[in-house]
Amino acid sequence: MQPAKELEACLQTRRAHAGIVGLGYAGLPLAVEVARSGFTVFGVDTDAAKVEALNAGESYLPDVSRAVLRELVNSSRLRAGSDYAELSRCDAVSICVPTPLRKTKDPDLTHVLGAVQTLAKHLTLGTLVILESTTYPGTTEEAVLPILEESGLRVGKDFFLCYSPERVDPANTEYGTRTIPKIIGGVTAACLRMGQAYYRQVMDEVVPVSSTLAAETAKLLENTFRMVNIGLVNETAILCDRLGIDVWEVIKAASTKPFGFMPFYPGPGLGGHCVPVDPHFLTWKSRQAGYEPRLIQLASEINGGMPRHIVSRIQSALNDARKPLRGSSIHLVGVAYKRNVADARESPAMDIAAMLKRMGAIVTYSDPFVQSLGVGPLALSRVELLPAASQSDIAVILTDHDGVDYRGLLAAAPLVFDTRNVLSGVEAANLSRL
Ligand code: SAJ
Repeated sequence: MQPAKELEACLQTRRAHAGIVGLGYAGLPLAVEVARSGFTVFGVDTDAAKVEALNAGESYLPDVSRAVLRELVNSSRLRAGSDYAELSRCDAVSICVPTPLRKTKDPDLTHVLGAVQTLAKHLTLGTLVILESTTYPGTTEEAVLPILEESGLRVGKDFFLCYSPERVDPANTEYGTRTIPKIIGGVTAACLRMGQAYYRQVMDEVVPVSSTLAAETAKLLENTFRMVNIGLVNETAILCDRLGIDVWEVIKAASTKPFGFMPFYPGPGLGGHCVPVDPHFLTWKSRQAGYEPRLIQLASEINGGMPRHIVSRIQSALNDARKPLRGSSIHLVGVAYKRNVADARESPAMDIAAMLKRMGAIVTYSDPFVQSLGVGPLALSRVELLPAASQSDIAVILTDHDGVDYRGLLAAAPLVFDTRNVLSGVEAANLSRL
């Protein structure tokens, strides 16, 4: 039987063996959903701790329940290892490895190309390969395809190659891997057919597009849309501050428009490893094609300037209380990059803390999710909220986690600067907001 027909049949009957490369916040939930759909799944990761935990049925992600993982492992539907050679037994392999930016804002494909080069050594006739990592338009066909074809196998005939962006939103309790519509594009029509045959067994909705480029670019548009709109609302916050207008009231009023408007909210800056990063993939590729995407660059500069704006507002609040910033005690309330997550990577709180320390302030923080912040001379140790606030000169709310005693904070701290409007509607002489 032709490889395509055989592969399509074993995908549609879920007899196929599935491989997942990279068991992080995207790969592990995908592995679980594929296994729950009835496939046997082999997950490979270079992190031995992840492999060990998964095989012990221990989940290391809040979004993946221990009970579900344990059941899949105990029923031999899901197994992990670090030997890529085992992928040669897989009929479908999804690649979910990190795609960070270099300091120069150029894409760093080290993990993707490393995974693909190793996979190519074990690629067998009739295998479907799906790249899931967020990356610049063209990666699948310009960077991944040539490496896989070095195996001598031909795409669309001997093996099949697709791009399908991961859309996992950590801590999102409403949408998960199975329920988020899955975009997929194939290098050839046969590739797309195989990709759809596979993911239709796992996801509630599969969204085919005409090419891997369209799939790669759709993902980037999603997060560039967020980054640019966050930049717009941050700039609106700055101009409202200058005009003495309450930007939060303005956004609330604009949100009553039942069409044509979507609220975003100002904040201390842009954190996380998706939204601040993904638009630069688009910029990088666009420049290669001779076009400078100015809006993306400008929004990125506005968002990148928010930490300095926050520091300047802190300095003004202290100044109004006749206190120099140098020597003042500043307590940061919440340092994670967004509400109710423990991730402080790329958090604007890191930039704000560093600036304040460089200006001679004494900086402490409290955050129910983040155990420690920064390293070396910039490291901050976590302290208890209310005692620290009462001993500070100003408390600054940077992340609006649930379950924090903000009213108690307002009663304890001499000054409170709320950058997230978590004390919405509260008026107090010692309270100011972005
Ligand atoms: N932020 C604002 N104002 C806003 C929204 C966000 O300042 O109105 C800040 C956040 O505080 C954070 C940063 O932007 O520092 C990014 O926040 P985010 O809500 O976009 O959260 P992320 O980075 O976890 O983005 C992920 C993305 N998911 C994927 O890429 C698969 C994004 O597409 C989701 O829309 C987003 O989660 C989400 O909605 O939670």
